[in-house]
Amino acid sequence: RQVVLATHNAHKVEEFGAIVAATRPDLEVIGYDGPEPVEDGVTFAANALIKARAAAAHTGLPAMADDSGISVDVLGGSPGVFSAYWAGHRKDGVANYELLLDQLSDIADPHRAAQFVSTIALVVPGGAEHVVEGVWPGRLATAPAGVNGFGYDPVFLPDDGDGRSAAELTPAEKNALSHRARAFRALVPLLETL
Ligand code: ITT
Repeated sequence: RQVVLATHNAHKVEEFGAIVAATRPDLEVIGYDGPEPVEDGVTFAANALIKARAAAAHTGLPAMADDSGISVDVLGGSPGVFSAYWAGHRKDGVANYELLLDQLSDIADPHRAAQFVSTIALVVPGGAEHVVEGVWPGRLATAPAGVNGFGYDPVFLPDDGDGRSAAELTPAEKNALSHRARAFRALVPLLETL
């Protein structure tokens, strides 16, 4: 069974591929290089649906899309849906997390709680629409560490980890714990109907 993954982010494609292969090896996840819709939703769910609907309409296949980001408690949930371009209009991961560290420079450790959120929409052409969410709780480091992963991984210390940042985990370790893996786990029963 083929499912389109509606993302232009190569890191997401890689993580999703590994997560799906571990749980639903029968599913063939195919990439999407069609038109990129304007992501003007104010929630992760709205943006995930915008992306999945566009891909389902363009390909005629079931499509899933991830909208994700990091939410910092002391910033009222920001960067949130603006995570990809927090430091400006370029999708520059390093500038984004450097700005975030600057913004939290006066905040001491017990108040640096943050969470990664992944919201996945699944849209079947002419059929059902589903939205699931996965949350990965943790806190912001005071300095970046690690080279794996992408985006804010170097500055995120998962609560269920051993002190390493998300960018210091191996891909397999991250894919067992991450917000994206948690969201996908919630999606598995819904994929049964495909
Ligand atoms: P698509 O819309 O094409 O899927 P995108 O990168 O624009 O790709 P989003 O709009 O969902 O995706 O933005 C997500 C941003 O949140 C991403 O660019 C990272 O900065 C951050 N992010 C999401 N998941 C992350 C993860 O697992 N590790 C680190 N940062 C992450």
